[in-house]
Amino acid sequence: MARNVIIDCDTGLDDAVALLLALRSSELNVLGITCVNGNVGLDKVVYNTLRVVEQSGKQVPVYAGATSALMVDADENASKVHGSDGLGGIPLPAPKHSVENEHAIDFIVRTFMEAKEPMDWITIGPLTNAALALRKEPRIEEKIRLLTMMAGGLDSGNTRPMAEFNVFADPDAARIVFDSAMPKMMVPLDPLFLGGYLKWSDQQKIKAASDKLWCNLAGKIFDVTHELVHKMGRKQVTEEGAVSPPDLLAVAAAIDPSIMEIENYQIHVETRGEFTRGMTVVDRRKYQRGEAYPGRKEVAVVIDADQQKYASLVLNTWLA
Ligand SMILES: [Ca+2]
Repeated sequence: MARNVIIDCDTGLDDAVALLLALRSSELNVLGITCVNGNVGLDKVVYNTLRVVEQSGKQVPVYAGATSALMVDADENASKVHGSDGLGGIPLPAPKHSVENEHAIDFIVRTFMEAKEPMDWITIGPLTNAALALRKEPRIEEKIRLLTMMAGGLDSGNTRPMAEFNVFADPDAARIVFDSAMPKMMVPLDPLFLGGYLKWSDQQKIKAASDKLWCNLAGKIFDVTHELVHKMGRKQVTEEGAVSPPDLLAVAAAIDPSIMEIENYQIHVETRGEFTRGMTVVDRRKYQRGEAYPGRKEVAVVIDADQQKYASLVLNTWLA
């Protein structure tokens, strides 16, 4: 039986492929997609999400959420990585459907509170909507089987040396979510530099199936990702020609955590550091882990992915 899930996103390039994976997966039943300010402004995120959903061959309602961070907006978005429109300028038809009238926070609270069984929640953008939903109705925590987040880094960040974009963009919101007691799985940047990537040959198999709308779009996203990475002069960390969309790995982890290597840690979010604002502080002490914060729930952290199994999951889902 497919698991019911809500996905919260800030649709840039990697959100787009992540949404296509979730929507095509027989393991997940996506009840709605909520949009948050992040990679680009909320209006663009909503527009991108509507257009991407229509390329999935599925119809799922899309909701607009927070227009800014809770306290202080980060002084930059991620348009360097995703292009000024958030989707690398890839031409896509205008959406036939429009955004729902209900606010994303109301949709999230209503859906979780009405759920008969605990549900899944996936966030692949800044955690503003998630934090607002928790503040509006704290009882949703009891309705969540597992929250899977693309967030943070163990060894390093991306937007800043120690801060990953989703946490950097709204550290106060991230802190509210990380401080909550619901079961959580964090997909940080680290596995993207290990097995969490798709080989050039994997991408070619997807591009060869371009008669499927979602494979066609995913292929274009991989192409434009290569162009943008090249333009930024970024170093290839994994093998030549590989792509490692962070949000795609997060959705794959939500679908099948058994193909991931997972370790459990207490995690705190730095909201005011001089150089570390937005850092996920992971307690990896060898001899006294957790001692200072007894009772604080540990977060399941994906530290690596089995590359072959990850690629098979994506290929099997999209080519089915
Ligand atoms: Ca994202």
